[in-house]
Amino acid sequence: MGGKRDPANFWDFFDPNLDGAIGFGDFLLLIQHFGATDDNGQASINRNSDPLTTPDAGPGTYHPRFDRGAVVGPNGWDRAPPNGAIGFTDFLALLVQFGHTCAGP
Ligand SMILES: [Ca+2]
Ligand SMILES: [Ca+2]
Repeated sequence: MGGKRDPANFWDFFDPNLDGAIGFGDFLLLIQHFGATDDNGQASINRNSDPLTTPDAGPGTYHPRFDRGAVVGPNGWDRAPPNGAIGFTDFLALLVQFGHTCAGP
């Protein structure tokens, strides 16, 4: 839903629990991982790990599924790929997407 989304770009839709909608469960997951980094790309799970197939190591650990980069363009939800740190800007990225869904009409 939302004609400006790019369904081929995983990073265009911030859905940490992969259920196809952005809601409270995603916030809970993000908060559990808040503050984690990928040690400048040196951690075994880092910004280049596959966000879909890499298992989440649990609260306090880094995972690219919970991370986004800077805002790209005029829309707050339009984000660059992961920047290696899960922090406040990622929380904001989730906030502007809250309630969005990728379910069909
Ligand atoms: Ca979700
Ligand atoms: Ca980030």
